[in-house]
Amino acid sequence: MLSLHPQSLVTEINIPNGKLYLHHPVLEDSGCAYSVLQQGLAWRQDRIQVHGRQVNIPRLQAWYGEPHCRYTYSGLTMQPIPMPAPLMALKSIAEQITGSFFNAVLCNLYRDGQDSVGWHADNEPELGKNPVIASYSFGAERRFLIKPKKGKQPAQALKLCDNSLLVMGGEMQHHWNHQLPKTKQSVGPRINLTFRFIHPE
Ligand SMILES: O=C(O)CCC(=O)C(=O)O
Repeated sequence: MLSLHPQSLVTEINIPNGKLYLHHPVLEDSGCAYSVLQQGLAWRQDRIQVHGRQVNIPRLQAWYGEPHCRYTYSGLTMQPIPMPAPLMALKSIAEQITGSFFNAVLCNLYRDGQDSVGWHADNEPELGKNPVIASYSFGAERRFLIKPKKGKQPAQALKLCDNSLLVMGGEMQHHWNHQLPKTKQSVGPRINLTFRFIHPE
């Protein structure tokens, strides 16, 4: 049974033109969360087109949501699978924390330090104007970088540790990019779940 930690603490990361909050610890009993997700989700190796060539993306992914929640990025369209019980429980905790409603989740499995996601913003049209994105981390701690889209300000780093929830909101996706860079350090696997609301077409 996954439930909200009664003593969960929230830290606001003050950034101009966006909202960013880190909740930790987020689950009361997070001990089994990583293995339940690692074993229970439909992980797949997706391929995208880069400079006219099909390449493996550097992580495994799974996409769950309501039937209308197709998701397209980098030329890849993902068809949703209905959320199993553990994802429904995590969705409801994220809704309790944020006061927002979610109907889909992108799951990322970073197998080691060579897995990553490059600079991007979650600004696809189906996410609407100022999306709230609730992003869980389970497993190895990794660095998460944010950088304003305009100007020469250097990237800011946050550490995303096991059993945490990062909430991005306001105008963040309009003004900031984010990434999870590769690392040469020896790190174990990490699961990231980003809950989103996909607007009907
Ligand atoms: O793994 C993370 O914390 C970031 C994932 C992410 O940026 C995304 O799925 O859009």
